[in-house]
Amino acid sequence: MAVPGTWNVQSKELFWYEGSGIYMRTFRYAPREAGERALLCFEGAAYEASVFLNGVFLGTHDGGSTPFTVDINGVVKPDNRLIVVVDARRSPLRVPMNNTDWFNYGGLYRDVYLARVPGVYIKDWFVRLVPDGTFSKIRADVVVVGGDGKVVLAIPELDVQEEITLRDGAGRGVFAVNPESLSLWSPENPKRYDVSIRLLPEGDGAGGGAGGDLVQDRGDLIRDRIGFREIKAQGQEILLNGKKIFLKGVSVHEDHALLGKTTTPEVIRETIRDLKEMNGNYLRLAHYPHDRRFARIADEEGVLLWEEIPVYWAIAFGNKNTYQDAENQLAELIKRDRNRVSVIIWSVGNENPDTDERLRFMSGLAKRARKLDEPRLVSAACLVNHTKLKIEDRLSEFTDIIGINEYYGWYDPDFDKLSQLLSNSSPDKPVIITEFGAGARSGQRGSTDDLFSEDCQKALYLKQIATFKQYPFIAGLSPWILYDFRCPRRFNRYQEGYNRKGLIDADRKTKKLAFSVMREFYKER
Ligand code: GCB
Repeated sequence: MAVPGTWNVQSKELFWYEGSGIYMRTFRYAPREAGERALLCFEGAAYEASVFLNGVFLGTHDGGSTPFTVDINGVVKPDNRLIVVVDARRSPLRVPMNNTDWFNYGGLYRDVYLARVPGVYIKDWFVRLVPDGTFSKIRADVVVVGGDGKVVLAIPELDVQEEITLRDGAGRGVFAVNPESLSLWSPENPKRYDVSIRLLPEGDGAGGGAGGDLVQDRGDLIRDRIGFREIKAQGQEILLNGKKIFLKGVSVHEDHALLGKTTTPEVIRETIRDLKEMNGNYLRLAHYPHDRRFARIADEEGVLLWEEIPVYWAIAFGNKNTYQDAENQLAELIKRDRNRVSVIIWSVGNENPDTDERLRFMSGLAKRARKLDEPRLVSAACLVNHTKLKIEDRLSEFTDIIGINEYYGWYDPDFDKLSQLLSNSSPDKPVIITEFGAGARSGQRGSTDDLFSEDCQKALYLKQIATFKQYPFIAGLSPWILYDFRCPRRFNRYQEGYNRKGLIDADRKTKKLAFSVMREFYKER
C-alpha cells in the first residue's frame, strides 16, 4: 500500500473493507548528534492505530483525523521493523459512530514521518493577538520538552525580540506592538509575519551569542508564518478586525474520486480556487479535521475556516470513553491549528438532538475549546426545533455563534416553513446557515419539480437565498456542499454511491446550475 493512501481506493477488493490493516516496513536510523530524540509522527490514521517497533508495543491512538506522535527513544536501533495496525471498523462508541453520511475510508491515509529533535525541544507554541480591540498586544505560549531555560520569540518585521522564561517546561509572554504598523490579516490582506522561537540553553541570556551558532532549524528553533487578526461575535454580528463581515461560504468534505480521503496541496488549492470563483471567502471543513495543510494554505490565500470534530448524529453521549475520545480529538485539532489565522470557528459537532446527555457532552467540549484557545469562536451545526418551528437549542448558551442546518424544500417539501422558522426566531447571537441544499445529478435537466435535476436544485437555491436576504441576523452561509462525495447510504438511480448535493460534480470540474446562483449572490454581497 502506498502511504499516505487509503486502502479503499488502492485495491478493488478493499473498496468496502472496514477491518484491520497491518502495515510493516523496515528503516535504518543513526542519530546525527548526541542526545538526539527520535519521534514517529502520524498525521492521520483511520480509525485506531497501534504502533509496534522492533516487537515492542508503543501505544494506541483513537480518532481518524488528528495527528499523534510516538516517542521511540530506547526502542529505536540502527535496523528497525515498524508495524502499525490500523483498524477502520465502525462502532457505536466511536467518534464518529457507525452511522454517518460519508464514506468510511481506512488506513494510513496521511503522512507518516520520523522527526529528529534535540534532547530539549519546543513542542508547542501559540502566538496570537490579544482580543481586546486595541490590536496592540501579542500573547505567546510555549511548551518545551526535556528541560527549562528561556526562549526568544522574534517577529523582525514588527520589531519584536522578546525573552520568555520557562518554568516546568512552559512559558508565556505578552508583548506590545505598534497598532499603526501591524498589518491585520483578512481575506483581502492575507498578511503573515515570520515568527521564530529559539530555545536558549539553560543559563543563557537573550540575544547572547552562545546559543546562536549551535542552533539549527529542528526543534530548538521554530519558524512559522503567523497572521494576526481579531474575530468576535457581537450581538447578531460577526466582526473581523472590528468590522462586520458576512461569511460567504460553502461546506466541503475531504473526499476525492481517485485519492479518497487523502489530499494534496494541489487539491486544496483547487478547492480554494473554486470557492473564489464563487466569490466566497469562507469554508466549512465538514465533518472532521481536514489535512493540516488546508489551514496553512487558507492562511496564505485569505480564506476563513470553520473546523469541526466528528461528533455527528447519535454519538454515545452517555459513554465516558466516547467523551474522552471526542475531547482528545478536539484538543489534538486545536493544538494542531490554533496558530492558523484562517481558522475562526471551532465546531464541536453536527446535528445532534437536544437531550440532557448531549448537552452535557457538547457543552463540555465547548468549554474545553475555550480553555485551549480563548480568542476563537465556538459553534456547532444544530438542528432547529421542528415542533415550535424556531431556532432553539440549549447548546447555544455555550457557543458564540448558532449554526443551523435546514433542508426546507428538500427533505421537508414545505418550503414556507423556512420563513416561519426565521420569523419566529430572535436569536441573541449571529446565525450561520451551516447547511441547506438539494441533490442534483450533474447534467440531469428537467422542470423545477423534478427531483435530482439541476433545475430543481437551482430553483431551491434561488428560493433559499431570497428568504435569507430578509433576515439580518444571518451572518453567513455554508450550503451543502461544494463537490459531490462518496456515500454508501446513497444508492438511488441518480446517486449511485454519491451524495449529489454538490454544486460541482465529483469530477471536481463540472459546475451545476446552482453554482452560479451562489456566485451571483456572493458577488452582490
Ligand atoms: C445533513 C448532514 C450532512 C448530510 C446532509 C445530507 O444534515 O449534516 O452530513 O450529508 O445532511 O445530504 O443529507
